[in-house]
Amino acid sequence: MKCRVCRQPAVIDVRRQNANYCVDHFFRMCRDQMAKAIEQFDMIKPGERALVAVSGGKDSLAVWDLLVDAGYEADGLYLGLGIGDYSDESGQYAKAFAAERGLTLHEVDLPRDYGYDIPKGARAAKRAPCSACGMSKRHLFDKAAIDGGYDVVVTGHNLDDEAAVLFGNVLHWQTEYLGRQLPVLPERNGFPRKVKPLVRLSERETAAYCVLKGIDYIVDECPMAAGNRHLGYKQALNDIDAMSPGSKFDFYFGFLARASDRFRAEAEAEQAGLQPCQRCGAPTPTDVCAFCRLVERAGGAPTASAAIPVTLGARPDVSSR
Ligand code: Q46
Ligand code: ZN
Ligand code: ZN
Repeated sequence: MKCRVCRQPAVIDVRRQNANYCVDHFFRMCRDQMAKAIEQFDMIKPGERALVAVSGGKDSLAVWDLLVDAGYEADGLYLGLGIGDYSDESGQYAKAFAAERGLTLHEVDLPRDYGYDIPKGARAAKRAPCSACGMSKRHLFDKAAIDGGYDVVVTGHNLDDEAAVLFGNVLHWQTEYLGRQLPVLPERNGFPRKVKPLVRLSERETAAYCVLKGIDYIVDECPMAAGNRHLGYKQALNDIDAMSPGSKFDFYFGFLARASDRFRAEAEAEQAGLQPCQRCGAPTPTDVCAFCRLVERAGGAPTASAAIPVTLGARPDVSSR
């Protein structure tokens, strides 16, 4: 197996490209694919400040590493979800990554700053844990970005994630979600812009990137994910891709190019009726937003520490690098 670029021994094959790469050219391919996504979807402009949602997993650490490498001003935000040992361990990976590189990592801890954790919040709100978690994450990342003056929130979602969400939404024809399933959600109505620069890379590639780069990440899945439909959709798409390499990529990028516009009107209509939450000011279709209602039902409340996220480490001046 030889590298497509230099003909030296290859360490990884990328079947949808019908190519093999050595370590250096694999890194270059990853950088190029991220740069292409950023450019194609106008994700981050030069000079903008990015806030990366860092979980301690491979995708978020890979995107943070790639962005800093490419010269972007990117700080991290780690959200402690209070999911037992998993949260403790994932936080350690995120902090170690930032400390080793002298990067700024903000931290919001649900139990400490809001008085609830995901298992408790989900029970109290009678929501599935991942639904309570996703909603809390979106709210707190948006808030941190706006409070911190960041231009854009970056997440590490990869091709497998996006294709699996699309697959689920198509299976059940959830048209209101299809209109919002884009690698960029523009800034509007009090929401910051949200971008997914790794959509052109698969999960296997982000894992390989971290391993080859020596980035330590939490390998265990969140215990709440066990048996969820999302993992089943990923597996189904991987089985299809194994038979017909490139199917996953074509499914997702074909949707973006040829179908997503058709669902846009429904998603935009939903956005139109938003007003500020009476408690926290976040945009919401109801008087009090879903996050504030969840905190209340779970018996929590924002503490003084919620107003000022803890910041670990300091960013070096990257302009000279
Ligand atoms: S962290 Fe949260 Fe995920 Fe765990 S509870 Fe579900 S959504 S699985 S990315
Ligand atoms: Zn090579
Ligand atoms: Zn609110």
